[in-house]
Parts: sequence; C-alpha cells; structure tokens
Amino acid sequence: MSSRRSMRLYKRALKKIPGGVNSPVRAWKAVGGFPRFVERGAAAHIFDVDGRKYIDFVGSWGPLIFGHACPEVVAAVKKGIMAGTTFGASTELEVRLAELVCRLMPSITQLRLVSSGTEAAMSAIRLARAFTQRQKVIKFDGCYHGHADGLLVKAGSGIATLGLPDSPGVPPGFARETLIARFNNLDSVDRLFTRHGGNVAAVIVEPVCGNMGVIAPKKGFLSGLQKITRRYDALLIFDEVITGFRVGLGGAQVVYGIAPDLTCLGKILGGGLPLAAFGGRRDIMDLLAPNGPVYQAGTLSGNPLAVIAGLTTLKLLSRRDRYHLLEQMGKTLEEGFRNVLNKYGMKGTINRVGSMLTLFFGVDRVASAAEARQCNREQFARFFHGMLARGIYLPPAPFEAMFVSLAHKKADLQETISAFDDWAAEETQG
Ligand code: KE4
Repeated sequence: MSSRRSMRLYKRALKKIPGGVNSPVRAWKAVGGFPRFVERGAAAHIFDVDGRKYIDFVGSWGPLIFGHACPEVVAAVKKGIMAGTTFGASTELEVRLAELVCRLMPSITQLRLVSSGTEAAMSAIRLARAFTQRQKVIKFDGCYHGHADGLLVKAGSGIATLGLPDSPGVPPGFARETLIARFNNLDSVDRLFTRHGGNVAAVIVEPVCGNMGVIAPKKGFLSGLQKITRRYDALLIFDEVITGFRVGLGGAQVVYGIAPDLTCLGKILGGGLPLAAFGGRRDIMDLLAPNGPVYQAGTLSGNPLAVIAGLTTLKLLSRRDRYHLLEQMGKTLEEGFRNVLNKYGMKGTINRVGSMLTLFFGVDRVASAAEARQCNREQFARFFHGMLARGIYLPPAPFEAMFVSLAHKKADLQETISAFDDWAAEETQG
C-alpha cells in the first residue's frame, strides 16, 4: 500500500512548519524516510492517512497506558466539554486530582499542575534553586527533562565539569550552571559534589531512564543519590514524566522505595491531554507564588478537560492491579524478542522495566548513555522500517522506549514477535 497521502501532507507541512513537525523526534531523522500522518487511533492501533493499520508501541511517547480513545476517558471528556473548556479559575477537578496524586505518591504533599513536562522540570529546578539559594544543578548524560535552556546541556571536557550548551541559543552562562554526571555511576556524582558541593541546588534524574533507551537504575544507585544529596543539603528531584503511573501506580519512587524531595509528572497524568505537574515537600512548595516569592504560572495550567482525562485514567489504574498485567505483557514481548535474536544469532540486548522496553542492536549490555550509544543505529533503522512494513509502529529513534498499553492483546504481541522474526530472517539471511 502506498503512503502517497502522508508524503503529500508532509510536503505541505514542510512549507509551513519547521521540519514539517511540531516536535523533532516525529520527523524520523534517526531512521530515515518520512513520517506517516496519523488519521486516528483506536485501542492498541493507529491508522495512517493512507489507510494503513499499525499496532502502536509509541502510545504518543508514553501517555496512553489505556491505548487510544479509551472509552471511559472519551466519555468523561465528552461530558466535561459541555461545561466549557477552560476558565482560568479554580475548579473542584484540580483539587481532586491533587488529592489523588498525593495519595498515590506520599512524597508529594503538595503539587502544582502545568501543561508540559518541560514546564514541570523547569519550575522544579527554579524552586530548588530558590529553596537552597544555590545555582548549580546536576543532571545525567542521556537523561532528558524537556527543553528549558538550563537542561539543554552536554558534558564539558573531562576537566571542565561545567556544562556546555547542547543547542544554539542556550547562553553559556546558563549551561555553566548545569553539571553532567553519568547514570548508574555514583562516583561521577561524588566527584561533582566534591568540587561544587556547596553550590549544588539539586540533582535531577529519570529514576528509570527512558530517553537513552530504557535503562534501569543499578541496585543502590537511587539510594546513593538520596544519601549524597542529603549529605550536601541539596535536593533530589525525580523526573517521573515517563515513569509516573507507568512502572507502578506510585511511580518509580514507590517501586524503588525512595522519597525524592520534588517530583515531576506528565504524560499518563493527563490521560492523553496536555497536563503535567511538579510537587513534593511542603516546606519547598510553600515558596511558590502566591504563598512565597518563587514565580510560576500558566494560562491553561490545570485545564479542566486535561484534568478530567487524567483523573479518569488514574482512577481506572487504581481500580485493580493492572501492573501485574502490564508486567506480563512486557515480559512476553521481551522474551519473544530475545528468542528471535537468539534464533538468528543477532547481537543485541533488551532493557525493560514493566511495560517500557528498548531493543538495542549490536551490544550485549546497556547500563549507561555511553553504552547505549555503542548500539547499531543503522540496524535499528532497518528494524524500524521492517516492522513498519509489517504493520508495527515503533518509536522512530533508537534511544526511546516502546510502551505496551492495557489495550494491547496477546495476539498483538504475538503478531509483533512474528513480524520481528520475519524481518530478522530477511536481515540475516538476505
Ligand atoms: P514535554 O515537555 O515533552 O511534555 O515533557 C518533557 C519530558 C520531561 N521529562 C521526561 C523524562 C521526558 O521523557 C520528557 C519528554 N519525552 C519525549 C520523548 N522521550 C517526548 C517526545 C517529544 O519530545 O516529542
């Protein structure tokens, strides 16, 4: 089946939208080809404008834990929209959502709703700097926390531990306030604190990485971060925009038993509509305007429709243990993929936490960004297109996560594994 309509739409899009997309990863630069335009989604499937049906493992990059057009979410939003879309005033809905999140994640005693994960991370860092009256922030190579200036930073040379802009437009002065450590490497954090300890406001980390492909924290890594931040009176910020409500109802912080000082949330929180949040210790959150001097605001913050979608999603997740099912499905996919790799003698490894997983080609182990970057990206691109041709829609980039949803059925997983087997045969036997 041709992709003529997608190609035509892409050409039009290129004229009026930079790169033809509203977010760079959607342009498929890492895998080549041109993006398929989506017409609609239904449960575990998406349909492109040329009528092709795909089993979807992007799930809009994480929000859709119940798949596309979840009936309960659709019904709740349909009902809600009849009362209006936004008021720029408080509603009972946002109070109920805040109460529910605080119940599910006890480290959060208060939270502020925003519209994107970028806003959540940016605001949490501003708050941490105000609370500690310090400037430096430590992040990890390969972790992504949205595109606020201070977070688009890459590691300086070995000596210059200060960050360097990772994008034009980020002033060197902003980048210098961000220090880069290595995930799963407490010594790299220790060295930065030894050198800058008294001036480090916070460490921000994805407790389970989703943005260098999936990488789980080594035993003791997260508790080690908590110990060292406490030792230096710095704050620990968990960016749970992906892992929140994904790896467990209470997020990674409950799964790994670590109570961060601040948490960023997004994606699943909004049930597919634009909603994110940051929250944590009361003594820190009290600094936020209008109580305190730290300014943060947003026209659509706590948007009623997004809150309705989020509340409905979290209540569905709370009803009964869905995470056992997500774990089973993730395991089925991981084992199926591993069997195919072994069957065809293909070198690769699969990292998985619950229903988020990444297949890295050409490497035996990935526990850091540096190891992830050793993977065979060209083979991943062939894998991506091979699976697309077989009706499987994967993240169009090697350093992202595949997401299994509660809308996926066993048959979808079997079809996906068979598609991989078929492609692997072609890839290895020509
Ligand atoms: P947004 O501003 O895109 O809502 O959230 C930024 C963000 C913050 N923290 C983490 C851990 C994230 O993964 C993200 C955004 N994730 C990417 C994909 N990994 C979103 C996809 C995109 O950029 O289009």
